[in-house]
Amino acid sequence: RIPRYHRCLSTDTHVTVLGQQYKRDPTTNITSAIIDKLERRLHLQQSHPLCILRTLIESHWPSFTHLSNFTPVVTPARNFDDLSFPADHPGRSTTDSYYINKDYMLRTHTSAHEVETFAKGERNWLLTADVYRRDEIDASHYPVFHQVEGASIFSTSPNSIHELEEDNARLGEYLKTSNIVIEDIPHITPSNPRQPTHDPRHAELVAQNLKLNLNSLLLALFGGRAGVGSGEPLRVRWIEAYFPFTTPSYEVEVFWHGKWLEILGCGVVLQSTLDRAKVPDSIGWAFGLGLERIAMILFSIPDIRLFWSQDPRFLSQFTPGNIEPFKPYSKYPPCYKDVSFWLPEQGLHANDFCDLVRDTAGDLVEDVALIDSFTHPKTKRSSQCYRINYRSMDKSLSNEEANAIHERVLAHLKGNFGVEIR
Ligand code: FA5
Ligand code: MG
Repeated sequence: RIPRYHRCLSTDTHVTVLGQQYKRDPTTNITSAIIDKLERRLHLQQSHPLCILRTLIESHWPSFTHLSNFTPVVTPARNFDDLSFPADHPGRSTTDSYYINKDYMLRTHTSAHEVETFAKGERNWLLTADVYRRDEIDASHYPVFHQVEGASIFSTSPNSIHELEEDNARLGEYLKTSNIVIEDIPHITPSNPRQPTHDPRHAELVAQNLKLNLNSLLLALFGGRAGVGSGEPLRVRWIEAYFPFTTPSYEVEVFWHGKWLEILGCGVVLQSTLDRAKVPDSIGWAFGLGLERIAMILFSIPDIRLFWSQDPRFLSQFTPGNIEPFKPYSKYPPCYKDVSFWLPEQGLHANDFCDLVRDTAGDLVEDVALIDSFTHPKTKRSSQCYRINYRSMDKSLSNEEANAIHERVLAHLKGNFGVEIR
């Protein structure tokens, strides 16, 4: 078992999360850097780019119920079991998710609220929330980010087939005006099948309705802003995907800064999700999109850490209802520090390493890259070298300051994982 980085929070036996005390246990891996983020609720701060984008997305589906007030503390049953995640799914592991203890965790996606929302009788809804994942560190990944979940369910009666046909025709017309380039794929294929209980025509129309709805959202957000920076039309592509709780499933990627950036996952809701919510005779779609990634493209925000900045030079640039490109204030010089170490016998997961760096250095860390790893031919011991880029977004970091932070990272690394620094 891989040891995890545990930091003392309020007491050794308990951890306080949003004013509530929870008993620690061997699963506990939430850090204070994460706990500090729980009260920020950026998607509800007027004039914050994430709130502006949430409002724009909500205005695209005015007839849907708009929800944004769910606590991030959920049970693993809500986050995983409700959505048919298999018992051995890697997402459940403590290397990937933040656990308060074995009974409570921070939601890793907004899908955690699908069953309870459908169970309340909502049939067309959007739900925005902060989500938490242990992940790599770079300009487009952050351990806290925001998602908008959207879902729409239709009756399985034949009438609904005609309604879907009409709605799809209407959306298709709207999309003809599109100045974005969309690479599509077939709705249903042997590798991305419909569900056995679904009528084939109905499943096809629901999948098509999902794609048309999301393409028209992208047109509403990015149309008029063709090029987003480059002068070229925005390129969007659909790809087949897999989620334990939808089939068929898709992901959407957008071409940005020379690379394909994934912005959302979606699919036709698994029948078992609706069964758990006790919704009879229905078929529908759901999606989950990453607000930060879309906001970075729309507002030309170069680094995901900026969303957490309290610097007026950042916050003062945004106005509700407006999409004006962000004007970066000067970028301070990077400060690279390498760390090489012999791995402990149990190994060391990259997410554990990144989380320790994030908890020690906070937003002063911009990027962490594994640059070398080798196994000694005789002793068979393995060694790794990570390169950490320390860079403040608000000021120039002196070499002494960077060294001091790096020393703390090294000390925590030795103290918590028992690695031997080379
Ligand atoms: C999900 O979270 C699914 N719940 C989406 C879904 C909903 C599928 C409903 C089907 C039906 P995924 O792990 O791919 O999927 O994340 C969705 C989006 O969140 C990504 O496309 C990306 O835009 C964003 N995202 C994921 N990880 C990060 C991260 N570390 N930092 C910022 N954004 C992220
Ligand atoms: Mg994904």
